[in-house]
Amino acid sequence: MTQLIENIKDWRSLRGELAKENKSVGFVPTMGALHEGHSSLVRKSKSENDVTLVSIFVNPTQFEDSQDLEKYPRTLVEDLKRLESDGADYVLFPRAEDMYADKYQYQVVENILSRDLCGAHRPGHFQGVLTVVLKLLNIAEAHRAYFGEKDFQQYVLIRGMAEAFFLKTEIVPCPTVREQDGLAMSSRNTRLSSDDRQRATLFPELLEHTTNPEEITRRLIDRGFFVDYIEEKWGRRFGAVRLGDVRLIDNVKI
Ligand code: PAJ
Repeated sequence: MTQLIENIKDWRSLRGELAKENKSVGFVPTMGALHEGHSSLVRKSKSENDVTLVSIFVNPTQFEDSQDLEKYPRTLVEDLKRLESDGADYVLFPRAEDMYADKYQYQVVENILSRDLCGAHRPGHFQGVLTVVLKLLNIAEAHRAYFGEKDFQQYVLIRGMAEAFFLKTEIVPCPTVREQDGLAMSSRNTRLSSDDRQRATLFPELLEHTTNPEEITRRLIDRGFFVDYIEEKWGRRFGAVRLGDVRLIDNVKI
């Protein structure tokens, strides 16, 4: 049975009990609207730890656009069913008032990587991500925390933060899970029109098989994509595009 926890204090006292029993804890932070990508993180955590905690918190500080925050899919009932069948032990739903009792007065700022790639197009985004992840990691007190390579820049920034601040939790990367047609699974995919959903498969296809970023950009624009960037870095090819008002990101090894 997955146990629901709405109060941070309740988790902290439970965490104390688990420590007494010498249980290892794995942690999967999410914003809900869960899919197979999230489930793969939960399963990895389960295979490596005695107990798995998942958090669901749609973090307001990482949305630079209030419309995007409002439209973010919320599918609580389905999420709980999925977590139950994945075998998650605890789900934490912290309240925004508790997470941001300081009214976001304290923030984690990274000055170099967070301005690149997605950061160049989403000012303040990674500040919000790093701040909430630091809070969540301190609350969870997990041995390991699991992050998807789909959001590779996010993973690199979190790994760097954990090192910089001597956090005790090990940051574990997990491979990107894709739909059968190659599109990286994302909570935002459900917001694509059926036309755009079909067209979206071109994005991973070109990232994987076309070696020249300018060529990829040109071909995407030809097919009606708005391209934020296609760039190579860290031995990977990264891309961010928009179809209508839905933003998609992806990256592949090169
Ligand atoms: P969210 O988008 O819900 O993603 C939660 C975790 O699932 C992240 O580590 C993300 O990289 C991973 N994930 C999402 N889609 C995936 C896929 N197709 N394959 C593998 N992993 C995937 O990322 C966030 O939430 C937030 O920024 C968060 C870290 C929770 C901070 O608010």
